[in-house]
Amino acid sequence: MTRRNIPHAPLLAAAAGDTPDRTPVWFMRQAGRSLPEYRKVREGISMLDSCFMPELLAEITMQPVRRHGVDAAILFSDIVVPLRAAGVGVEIVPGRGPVMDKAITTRADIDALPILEEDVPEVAEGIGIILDELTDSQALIGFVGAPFTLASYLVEGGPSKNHEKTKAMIHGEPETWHALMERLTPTITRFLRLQIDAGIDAMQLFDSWAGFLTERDYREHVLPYSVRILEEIAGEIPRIHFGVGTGELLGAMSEAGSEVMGVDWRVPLDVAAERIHAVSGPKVLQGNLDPAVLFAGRDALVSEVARIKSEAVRAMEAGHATGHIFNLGHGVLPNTPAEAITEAVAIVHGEN
Ligand code: 1CP
Repeated sequence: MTRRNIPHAPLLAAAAGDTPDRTPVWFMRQAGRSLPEYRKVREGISMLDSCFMPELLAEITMQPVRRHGVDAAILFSDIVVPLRAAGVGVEIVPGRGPVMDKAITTRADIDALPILEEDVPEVAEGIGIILDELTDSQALIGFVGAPFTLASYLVEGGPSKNHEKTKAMIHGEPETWHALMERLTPTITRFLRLQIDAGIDAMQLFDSWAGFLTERDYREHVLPYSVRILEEIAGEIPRIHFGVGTGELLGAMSEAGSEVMGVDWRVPLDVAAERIHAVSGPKVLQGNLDPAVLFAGRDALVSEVARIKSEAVRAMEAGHATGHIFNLGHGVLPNTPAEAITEAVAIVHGEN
């Protein structure tokens, strides 16, 4: 396919360091449980099955775009979809998250871990349907999980509070850990490649749980693999890199090479920009409204959005950042009132 040429789409203009017509905004986890129309179409269909149904995944991807007027769609998928596509036994348990049939504990488990070598036509077809429906001012963001965050689900066997098994492998059996990262990286790259070939306009690398690591461990055990994934697609589409609780890692994470750095809500954007700039020079910022503020009512929303926008302006005026894409500091919380999301988008756009 030939990629859409839509440089004036606000999100792509901002990601390129140009001045968009308005501050672009999208929300991580904008599709999903906050929307009644999502709960309706997903009825009786498992989360992971829905990610392999082209019409359905396209419909779910478009729901928040239609309802909220955000500047980007994010592909409805999950970080474990490439594992499922490769043949790994994984389910998403409602209310919990991805759970593996069998946790990875030994070198033999790693050697037996399937690698994604095939296309995933259902996902490519879904992307085609989405692109037909989006306007030229709306970007489609694809995504993959970073090797560390994906590995943490494999090693822990499911969601984890403290990531102790993962850290035990990193420190107790570093060679085994590196073998796992080596084994996972091609599957992630492959899944990203097929999304690009299908026409996504930008991508986000989710290293959601990297913030559990020290900078030293991050640099030695995680960063080289994220570098490899982002390098693979350098110059093709804008790359966004994000993790939760990564205030202390922003400098190190910026070395992975993305154009845009996602910032969680704990660090003001101007402070984040200083940390990024000191290591990698100015980049575009994405973030960083606390998702809980969507429960706090209109006045709080107006003042928090204004604060975040002014912190971004301060970062740009200081020469520490080249643009701002508005987002939450992490995903939409499950019980968020859908109306608050629509309201937040209007406030960011200055339409309130
Ligand atoms: O049945 C359901 O509705 C299950 C809830 C759900 C949804 C809607 C899960 C289970 N995944 C998803 C979709 C999803 N996953 C998206 C959708 C696109 C959008 O943003 O609208 C995205 C981007 C993801 C990526 C993802 N999955 C991440 C990275 C983003 C993040 O929030 O940090 C992670 C860590 C996962 C794992 C996962 N999948 C699902 C859950 C509940 C979790 C987290 C579990 C945990 O806390 O460890």
